[in-house]
Amino acid sequence: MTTTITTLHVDDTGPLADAIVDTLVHRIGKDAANARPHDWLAATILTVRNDIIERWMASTREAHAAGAKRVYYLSLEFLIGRLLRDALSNLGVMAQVAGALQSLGVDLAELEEIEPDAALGNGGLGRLAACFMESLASLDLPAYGYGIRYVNGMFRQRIDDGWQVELPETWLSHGNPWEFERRESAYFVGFGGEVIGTETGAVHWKPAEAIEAIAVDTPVVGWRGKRVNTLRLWTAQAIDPIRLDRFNAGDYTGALAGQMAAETLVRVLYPSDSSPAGQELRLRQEYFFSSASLQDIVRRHIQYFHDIRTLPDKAAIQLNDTHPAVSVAELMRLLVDHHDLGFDEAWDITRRTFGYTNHTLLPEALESWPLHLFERLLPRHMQLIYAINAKLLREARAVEGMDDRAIAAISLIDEGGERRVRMANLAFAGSHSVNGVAALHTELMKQTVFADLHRLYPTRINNKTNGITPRRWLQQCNPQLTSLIREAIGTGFQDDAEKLIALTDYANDANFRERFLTIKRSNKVGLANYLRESTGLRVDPDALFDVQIKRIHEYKRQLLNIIETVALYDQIRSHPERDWTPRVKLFAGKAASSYHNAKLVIKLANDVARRVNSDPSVGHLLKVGFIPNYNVSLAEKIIPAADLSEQISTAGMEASGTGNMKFALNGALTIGTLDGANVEIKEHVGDDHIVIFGLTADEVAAQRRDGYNPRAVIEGSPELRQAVSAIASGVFSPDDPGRYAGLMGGLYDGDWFMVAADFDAYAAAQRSVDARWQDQAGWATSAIHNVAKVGWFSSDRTIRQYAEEIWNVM
Ligand code: DL6
Repeated sequence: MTTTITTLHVDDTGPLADAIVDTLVHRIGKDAANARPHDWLAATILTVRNDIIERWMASTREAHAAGAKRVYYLSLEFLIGRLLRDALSNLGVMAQVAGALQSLGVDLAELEEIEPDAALGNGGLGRLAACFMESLASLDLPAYGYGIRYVNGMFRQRIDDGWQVELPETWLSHGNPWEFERRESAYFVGFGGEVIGTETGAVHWKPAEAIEAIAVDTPVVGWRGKRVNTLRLWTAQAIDPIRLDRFNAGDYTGALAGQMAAETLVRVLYPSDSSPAGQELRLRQEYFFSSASLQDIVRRHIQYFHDIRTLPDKAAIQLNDTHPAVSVAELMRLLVDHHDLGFDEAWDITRRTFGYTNHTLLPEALESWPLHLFERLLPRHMQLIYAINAKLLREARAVEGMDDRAIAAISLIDEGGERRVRMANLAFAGSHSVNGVAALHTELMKQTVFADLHRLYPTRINNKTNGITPRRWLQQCNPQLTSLIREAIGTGFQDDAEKLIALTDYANDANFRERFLTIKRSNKVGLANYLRESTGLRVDPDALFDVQIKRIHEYKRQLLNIIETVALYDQIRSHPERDWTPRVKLFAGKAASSYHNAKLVIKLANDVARRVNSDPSVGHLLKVGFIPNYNVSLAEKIIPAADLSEQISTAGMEASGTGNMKFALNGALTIGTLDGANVEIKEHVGDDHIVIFGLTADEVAAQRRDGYNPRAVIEGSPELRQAVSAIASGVFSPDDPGRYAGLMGGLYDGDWFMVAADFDAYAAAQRSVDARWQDQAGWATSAIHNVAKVGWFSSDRTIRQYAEEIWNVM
């Protein structure tokens, strides 16, 4: 039975309820009396999916009929989170489905809560890819996302005695009703072996091993169900899943070794900052998904357009960071070796097809591969990279004033020390567009890591400031605020987030402010309940909720926040007579398993929390919480409840940040440095509605260049000195007094992230926040200004810019 739910009315949910029961019985094999919550969830998804499939097929048919150019977004990470609420909300059938389930005695909200969080990404980069996929569909652009279907996504974080423990995330344990395996879309991906010359002068790569990549598709529903695009994730299978000869000879392990190797490839998402131990596997993952995706794209192009030379007119391939950068060499291989194009023509097609987005300037995050590893795994690609490099360096030599240093910096091969293949240079050279993700970041790209490549190709670098989808990050996560906004300014903002600007008129409206604050409080009560249930921590919803949630990394400076918390704790105890603003300091985030200092920061946050929360002398004035297992679904709970958004990275180090945008859209004020997209958020919301402090990127660079003396800074700041000494001497770690001696010693000895340099400015900014909070009406005005003025940070705007300025599809 197929019921098109969009044609049903809310008060006419009988047929939909019947359809869900029908699915339950015939697809899941359970009757209503015996169904468990996961059965109802699967039955609901499968029923809703019918509607989605029809739209999906229509979208695909339309694109074919129109001969449309397609966008291909290649990303090793897609942090998509839960999909049910997203799909129902974008289809506009939330109420119908809730009503139908209610008539069956099932609560939709409870089903939403048990849907696993698809965490196929580490953080901002992967979540951006998910927002982009949703915006591409919402803007009615034919697009495919390509990535890997990891069996274990981002690890599940448990906090044991304050320490992070990593557990495998088993998001597929109940199956995944959203996905469709496409056995017919399978490709061989080779590794190793040798390159053989033929009599005709052509070359032939004979890989030593091959793995089969099989497509698994997930539909991505755009806003108002306008278009449904495809997220195509690759899974791996051995060409001989079982070697019967070995099995029959009693070698059971050997018989299954090929399948094991294939499964290993797609088993885990690599945590960023991981050790070199897994390097080979990582490079294999990158090539596996790049090769399968490129073969698929080229196959589709030939099927519909017949002529490989028109590829750049019909396909725009965006490389999400350097993880898919080997695609540049792979497309060259396909064009030269399989489609018989000459090298120069192939290079021209390649460059016109690819765009590359850079997401970090951190040297340790710029990928490069040991040459011997690359050559052993991908010998044909290595040859092509040498040939590309020769061409690139010839062009560079022709530019006046390019000296040997500049040539060495442009080269695809890093010759300093162990020779390595530079993936960022390959992506840059092989693309017609190279973009940064916020204005400041893009400028720094030109001045620092890509300075010489920028001189060679001065028009190639451009900026595309990141964005977030307002569907998930306002409408779905904050339904009460969404209703209030709708009541005030109508529904236009739901189709165009920049229309939120009309809310500015309500920022000084006492009645609106009152209702705004009531909704914020209600969201805070929800979060307080969650905190109590999940961690046992009790917090007062009338206190200021001050939140820092993101990956734990030294440059993001959770440590600055924790040290300031310790200083505040000290101040409250020393001056109990002052009119302190009650605060709840909340932290959440995961540390890469091999990142020692980041894990220590988590332990410190938990140690400080334990001490502060049990001290009756501060009572309700200060509470500290570390919320375990940060993920997309948790962010959806926390962000609508935040008053203050901590965006305090060392200036020049956070490429953009996207959490900053989500908080502002939900009416939190930002306390932040002039870093990443904070700079543009400040320009949009206005200086009066954001709290900026600290060194600028130029000042950070100058201090590092001219000699920065953190010891003198710490000695000169009584509050900082006291807090650092307390932590270093074991006040918060009586069970192991030396636990933080090294972490604090690092501040005295180098302080690369400028925690000490920014401390006094940060503490002063926090006290100015306290003062603002005392004026609740003024606070609400600023919060409303934030909501009104950050519509520009919608990923629809970002995608429109990519579409017009890079992909040429609008
Ligand atoms: O562009 C998305 C996101 C930015 O918002 C963050 O500022 C940036 O740190 C992050 N970059 C990465 C880079 N990882 N690698 N490689 O995750 O991208």
